[in-house]
Amino acid sequence: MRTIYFITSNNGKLHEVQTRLSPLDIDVVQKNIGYPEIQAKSLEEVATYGIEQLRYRVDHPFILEDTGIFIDALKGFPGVYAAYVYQTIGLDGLLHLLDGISSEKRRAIFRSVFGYGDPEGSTHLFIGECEGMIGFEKKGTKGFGYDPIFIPEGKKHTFADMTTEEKNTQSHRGRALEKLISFLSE
Ligand code: ITT
Repeated sequence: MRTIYFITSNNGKLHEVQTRLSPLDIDVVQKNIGYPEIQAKSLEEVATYGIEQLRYRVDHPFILEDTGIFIDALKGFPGVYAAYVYQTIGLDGLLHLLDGISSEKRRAIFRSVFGYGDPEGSTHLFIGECEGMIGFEKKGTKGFGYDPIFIPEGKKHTFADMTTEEKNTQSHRGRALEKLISFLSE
């Protein structure tokens, strides 16, 4: 059994990653120790800066993950500010901003960037995307964050209507995770 630390405060992310990695005999240990998330235009910059800050504090290989959701009708908002928007106006506020916007213009993309770092100085990024749309109302009780309002392309249900395994097969995080798995098995 191999162990990797996951530097996150988000138990929903942790659960998704553990669900995918534990059958591969990889023990994902949560470290909720915080790290500076700089105000940057891209998730990649946020992840890279986080790794550099953590490398000196964590004496074991670790991962972190940054997610953004980019909504067409809002010119990419909330993008990298997804956590702030979730905590402030929340899903109801976001749905309100989209009042009167038709389904074609509710297109959105979730992006996930995993960063891998280790005390020896390696940094690797793994990126995954999931296209879909923002629904007209909250639906479903599973998952976390924006899951009740995000419907992946080709599906009728939100992420919050899916099991963790099902979400992992098509989500931004699930896709980035597959790349991380290939790297870990090299
Ligand atoms: P960390 O400690 O790992 O940074 P966080 O919750 O701050 O956790 P992010 O900044 O990456 O994570 O997430 C931005 C927001 O997007 C935040 O409100 C999350 O709840 C939400 N989010 C992230 N991944 C999601 C997913 O798969 N489905 C729905 N919402 C998600």
